[in-house]
Amino acid sequence: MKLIGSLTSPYVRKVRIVLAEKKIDYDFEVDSPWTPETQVPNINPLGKIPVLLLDDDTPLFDSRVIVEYIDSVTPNNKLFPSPNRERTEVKRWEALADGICDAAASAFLESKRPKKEQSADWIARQRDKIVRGLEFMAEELGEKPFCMGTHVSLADIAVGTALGYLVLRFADINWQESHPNLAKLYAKLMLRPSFADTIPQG
Ligand code: GSF
Repeated sequence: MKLIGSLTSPYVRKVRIVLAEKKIDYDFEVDSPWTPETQVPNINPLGKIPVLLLDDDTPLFDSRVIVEYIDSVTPNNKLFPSPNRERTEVKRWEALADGICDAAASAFLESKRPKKEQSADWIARQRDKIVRGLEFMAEELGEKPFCMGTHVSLADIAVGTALGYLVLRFADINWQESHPNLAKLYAKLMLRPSFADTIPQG
C-alpha cells in the first residue's frame, strides 16, 4: 500500500494518523499537486491528494473514502462505530473538520495570488466559515473528553488535523484562547505518537 501526499495537507495527515493508530505499514511518497513535476493527476484525475494506492494498484481518494476503507478492513482500534446514528455523528464531525480545512485551504490559496487579483471578500467569507465552524465544534464538544464521549474516534482525528492546519496557516485565529476546550482536546491528541509524528511542515 502506498500513500501519496504532501507534508502540509491536513487531509493527508488525517490518513497518516489513521494508518499509525491502526499500526499499518505503508510506503509514503511525498508529492504535491502544486509542483510542476507532480505525478498526482496521473493517479487521481482530480489532481488532489491524498491518494492511497492499493496493492492491486487501485487508487483510492478522497481522504474520507480512504479512512473509512482502512477502518473497515482492519479489526483493531476501531475508529468508526458500526453503521447506526453514532457512525453518522462521527462522519458529521469529519465533514465539519474537513469543511474548516476546505475554507482554510481556499483562503490560504487566495492569499497567495498576486495582491491585485486577490478578493478580500472571498478570504473574509472563508474566514467566517472557519470561525463559525470552530464555535460549533467547541459547543458540540462541551466538557466531554473526546468528541464522541470517552473514547478517541475518527471524529477527534479529523478535528485534531483541522486545528493543526489552523496552527500552520492561520496562527492569528486564536482558537486556543476563545475555545479552551478545543485547546485541551488538541493538547491531549498531540501526546499521541500518531499526531506528534505528523506535525505539518512547510
Ligand atoms: C480534499 C483534498 C484536497 O483538497 C479530501 O481528500 O478529503 N476532500 C478532499 N487536497 C488539496 C491539498 S490540501 O489543501 O491538503 C489538493 O490536492 N489540492 C490540489 C488541487 O488541485 O485542488
